[in-house]
Amino acid sequence: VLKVPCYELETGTSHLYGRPITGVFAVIDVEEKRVLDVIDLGAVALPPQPDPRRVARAALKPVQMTSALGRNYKISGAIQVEWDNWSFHMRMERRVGPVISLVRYNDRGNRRLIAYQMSLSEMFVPYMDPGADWSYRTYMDSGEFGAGFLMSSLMAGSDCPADAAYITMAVPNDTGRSFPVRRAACIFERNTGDPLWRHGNPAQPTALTRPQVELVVRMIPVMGNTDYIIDWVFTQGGEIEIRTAVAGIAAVKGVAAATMDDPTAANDTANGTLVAPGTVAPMHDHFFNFRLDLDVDGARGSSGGNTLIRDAIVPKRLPQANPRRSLWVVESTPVGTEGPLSTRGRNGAWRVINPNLKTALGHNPGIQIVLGNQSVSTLAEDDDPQKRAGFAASTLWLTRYKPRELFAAGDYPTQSRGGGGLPGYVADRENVLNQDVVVWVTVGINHIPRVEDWPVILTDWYGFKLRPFNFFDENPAYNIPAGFATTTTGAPLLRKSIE
Ligand SMILES: [Cu+2]
Repeated sequence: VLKVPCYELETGTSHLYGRPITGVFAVIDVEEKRVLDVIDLGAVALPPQPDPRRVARAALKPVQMTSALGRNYKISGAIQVEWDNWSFHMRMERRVGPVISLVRYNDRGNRRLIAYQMSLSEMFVPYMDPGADWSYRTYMDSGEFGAGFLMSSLMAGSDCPADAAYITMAVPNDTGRSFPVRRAACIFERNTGDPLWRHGNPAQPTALTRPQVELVVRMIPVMGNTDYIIDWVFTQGGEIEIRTAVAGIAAVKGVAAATMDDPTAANDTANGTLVAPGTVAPMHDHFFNFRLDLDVDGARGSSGGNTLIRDAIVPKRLPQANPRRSLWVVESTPVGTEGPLSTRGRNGAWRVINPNLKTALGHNPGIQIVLGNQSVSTLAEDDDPQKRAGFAASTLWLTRYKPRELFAAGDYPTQSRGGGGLPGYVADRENVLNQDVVVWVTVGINHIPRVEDWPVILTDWYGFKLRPFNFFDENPAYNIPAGFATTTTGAPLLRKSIE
């Protein structure tokens, strides 16, 4: 059974989501092919079209990213990627989109495994409008629709750099066959224009410095009105950044108020923002859950497993004899059992270590999980959407690897009654010390729409990263050869002088 909202198409607008017929929707039984109900909550004017007469703006001279001497990365098979010291496999799945697996870092000839498999596992986008034509809009875009199924074609020079590698990928359709999505993924290197590391001296004109160059794997599924950019970024410093962006068009409804000074404005904007005359964008959340099956230094099978460590920042009083009164120390505690992990209250950090191995310095090699956007769902536990998306109540979850445990809201989130996925996976609180562990990260954003989100959202980036923590014997980027700069013609120029 589907609830189907209505949009105005007759004017041939390219801005479909800006033309909602507010308050009119149908309830349809898809299997019986019957319209069960048509609901009309009353007449509301269509929001006006975005003003086409906006003032023209001078174009910038082109600013481009090029690799004048050719690519540093190699793509082979279906699909193996090698770049700098990194190697990994990537594929596209209908439900979760890009899957990155067997991620290894070549540490002076030793190809060390960091992750077995990583991908999006679920999304949850609940709107905060109680109206009958909005209250059901609590999308679980990945499990209900499919991040891979809705993959869009990337435009060279804007979605990705012009000289990126564009990959056509096959996506399964509803009947078990497949269809190709042209330029479904792009891979490119970029010089961020930032130093990867540097040290200067106020008394000298030059600094010892290296440019930050990174490899990006990008796909952009379009879930209805929202375009979600999913980036996997690999750096020369051994870091993996998982970035997601919200773009596209805000979902809106028509209202009577043309400005905030109109008498109906307060009521019209009780659950949203007036983004244009007669146009309100309701408040909502975006939750992305990523499943990270890390295997730090090959922690599967006979070599033992991994352990998640909580590094808590603990304030400490000093004895009277010390001129300082206080400082902080780190208390490192292994997480013993499966569960949601509280990331609130105390400062600190999280890392996955291999307790069976030691580096030259005697550390257990580790990968730190640097959390970013940690908004969690504040919906009530007895609210049906929250029951179905229980994962969104916590930023971090830890489970013991099970081949069938892949989705944060369970195998079948569509019309589920709740309890599936992570809350179910951790219910038996299994031991996770020195086991094959899976870390699940919820990236959470409360989206309070703003006028600048209309008529198209300014791309908003979120995410988190994985970074080596006592994993190497020294800074893995210290051995990068002397930096390069670029002449005005784009030809690379080696500059010995910066040494
Ligand atoms: Cu949003």
